[in-house]
Amino acid sequence: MIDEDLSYLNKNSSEQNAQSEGKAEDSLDWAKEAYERLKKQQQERKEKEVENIANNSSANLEVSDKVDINNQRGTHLTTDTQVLNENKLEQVPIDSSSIEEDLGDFNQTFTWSAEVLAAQGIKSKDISIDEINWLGKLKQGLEKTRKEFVTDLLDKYGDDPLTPEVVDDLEMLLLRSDAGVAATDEILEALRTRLNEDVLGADQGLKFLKEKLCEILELPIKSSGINLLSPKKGVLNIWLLVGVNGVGKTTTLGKLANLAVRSGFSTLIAAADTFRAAAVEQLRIWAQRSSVSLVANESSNADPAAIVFDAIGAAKSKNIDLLFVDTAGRLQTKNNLMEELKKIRKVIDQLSPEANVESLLVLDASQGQNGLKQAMAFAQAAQLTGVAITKLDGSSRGGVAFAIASEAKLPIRFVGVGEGIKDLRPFNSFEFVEALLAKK
Ligand SMILES: Nc1nc2c(ncn2[C@@H]2O[C@H](COP(=O)(O)OP(=O)(O)O)[C@@H](O)[C@H]2O)c(=O)[nH]1
Ligand SMILES: [Mg+2]
Repeated sequence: MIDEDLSYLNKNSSEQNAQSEGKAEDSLDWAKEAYERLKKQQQERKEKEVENIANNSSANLEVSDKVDINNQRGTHLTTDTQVLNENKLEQVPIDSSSIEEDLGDFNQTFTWSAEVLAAQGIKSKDISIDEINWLGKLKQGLEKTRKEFVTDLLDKYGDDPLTPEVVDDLEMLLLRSDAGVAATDEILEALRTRLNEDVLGADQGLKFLKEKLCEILELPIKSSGINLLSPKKGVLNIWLLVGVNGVGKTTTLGKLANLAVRSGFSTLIAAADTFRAAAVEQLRIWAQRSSVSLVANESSNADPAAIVFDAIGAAKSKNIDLLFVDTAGRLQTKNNLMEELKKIRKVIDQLSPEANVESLLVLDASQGQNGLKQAMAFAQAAQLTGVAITKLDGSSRGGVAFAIASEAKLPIRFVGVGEGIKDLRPFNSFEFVEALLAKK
């Protein structure tokens, strides 16, 4: 089922970046109107759910025993009976109750989220509960970074014009949030140059700072020529998730697969992390949550490249739009693991040279500057095209986003702020900076 409201990956990127300033009263009206509409929408959804349950109560939902298909390589394709006509199948009913989210209260977080959406030129009728909830989560997720970085800064800013002393303090704050030397220098230089030209009032100073921060995050996105990453139509898209152990590759893949399915893309997952025994089972649970088929091989130390080989074959025969590949958490110092990644790339290039390949480095925000070192180490072997930042929640190092953009020069494509299936969204620099510098 394609839910129009949820088609993030299909969304026109220009919508996301259009910015316009609204008056405070307008935005409060806007927020109230949006809240009423969403509340009504939620009520209707719930009534429909009750109706569906009543209608289905007599239907017997039978789940067949899980059986795998063995092909000549020993790679298994587990799948849904309704989608494919294979003889050994796994039927996966989706538990949508764990996916649908409720609208929270009409409070400061709601109005702040509504303001951020309105400032991007998004119409009240076009927003969804998911979008509102996401902004609340993003703001909450950046709270630790904000406490160490922004609260101090905003206190110092006060209501007075920006002074050179405040700019000096900003340097320390940026470095402390792991923004890195290059981004920090760039921001300070811009602020100092601007201050030499003009006196900046508190609001103007903050606005200038926000614009500068956005600019740093946007640069690699603009250079890539792709504003909002989404699968290309008409070709096989292959998205590799790479990164060291425990950063959140498998979780991110699970959330992305859900996003892809809700956006209407036919999706397949390749379980190419054969290094850890439990990796396939963890991935299977994520696949089941979105009813996505999985290509896997349970035997220990199966060849990841062979799994990718079979997954591409399956993707081609089933007309898949988007194939996700989970990979092992290889340490950048371990050469053989980098070799494994190169081999996977080679298989893709040979078998599907026309494929549109994205290689996303998953970075744990709480690792701060270490993450940046990982990015540099992975960049070559994995031919990285972008970054997904995870675990922004609970980390005070959200500033690392600026280091990734300015030093690794990689576009940030997704951010994760929790372990839930909806705790990940495409990266939007305007929203990120607004959440980071939120006053309330
Ligand atoms: N709080 C939080 N935890 C996360 C996030 N992403 C992943 N995790 C958790 O991090 C741990 C490692 O994730 P996993 O996907 O297995 O990492 P992998 O080894 O890179 O595949 C798991 O407990 C996840 O639930 C996130 O955005 N926020
Ligand atoms: Mg994993």
